[in-house]
Amino acid sequence: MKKVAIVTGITGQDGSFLSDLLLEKGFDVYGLKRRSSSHSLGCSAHLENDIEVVEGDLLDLPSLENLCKKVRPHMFFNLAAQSHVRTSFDQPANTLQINALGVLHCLEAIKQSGIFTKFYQASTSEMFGGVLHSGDNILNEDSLFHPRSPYGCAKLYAHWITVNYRESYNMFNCCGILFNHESPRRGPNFVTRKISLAIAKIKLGLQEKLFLGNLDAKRDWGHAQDYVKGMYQMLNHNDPDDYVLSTGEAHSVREFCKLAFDHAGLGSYEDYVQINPAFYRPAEVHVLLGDSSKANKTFGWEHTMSFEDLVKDMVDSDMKLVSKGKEE
Ligand code: F7E
Repeated sequence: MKKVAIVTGITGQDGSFLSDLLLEKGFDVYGLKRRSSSHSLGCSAHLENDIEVVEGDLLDLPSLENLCKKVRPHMFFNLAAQSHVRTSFDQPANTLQINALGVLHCLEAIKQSGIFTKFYQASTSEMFGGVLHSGDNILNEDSLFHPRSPYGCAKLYAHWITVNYRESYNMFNCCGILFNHESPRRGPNFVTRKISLAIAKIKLGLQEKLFLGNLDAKRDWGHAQDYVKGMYQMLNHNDPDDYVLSTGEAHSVREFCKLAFDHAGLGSYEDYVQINPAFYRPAEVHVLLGDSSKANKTFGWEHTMSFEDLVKDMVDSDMKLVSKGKEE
């Protein structure tokens, strides 16, 4: 019998890489997409003929329940979110609805439809936020949470309600606490892609300056393709549990710039990058660094792409896109 998966957030970076993987594994993939005037599948445009696109919304419980009853998924990956941390300060209520209430709806849809499915919730290192209380600098599943944004607060509710439904109703629920994961498919308003796209445009004479916020923030950046494998491995393990996925290395935005401008042969990033305080956040997460040894010991997960190769991959890919005139 063919295996079936529902993936919410199908138009995003993670939804597209995960769908690539699930198709490779022989799944029928149902991708949930919000109704909009655009028919574009975003990052999953290349999968148009391979996946079933379903119009639906995390805020509409009946449609989620009907979908569960109709397709009876073996796996349900909830990747949909208002995923931009800065935006969550401007739209805290919208962020709360999608990132918290939307997750409760997924869980209720599964519960009320009476099916058995393995559920994956996209938790995030933003839930750790400031590590002020714990004194930890390397974060694992036992570290204290201290979110520093409406995004992190909403994700924390989503995390605990997923754990709660596992404990209360014996559901097969896993939370992946993923640290930042990037790729050439990353949305252009996240800092890594903003930098790689700007470099390509500067190189081709289409842009002069790059305006950024806090250059000293440090993140544990991995490649998204490695991380979607971890999501799949979590659901394939015997017991449901929560896992950190990270590289164990933190680099600053400044280091990302340095390496990326260097790789493009543009010389010093300081000649192009200017600070615009509009990109600062009301509360910043200064450093995030993760320890994924639990995922490694339990099912052998490890990241395969180094920080340096990730930066080069993103710059090279944007150079090609921009020179073909195909950038977002
Ligand atoms: O910011 C700093 C900014 O927006 C990274 C999401 O996937 O990962 C992501 O959240 C850092 C921050 O990602 C600019 O202040 C400086 O310290 O690329 P970002 P994020 O906020 O870490 C987590 C794990 C998620 O779960 C989220 O969904 O870069 N920064 N200058 C800037 N950031 C942006 N966006 N733009 C700037 O101009």
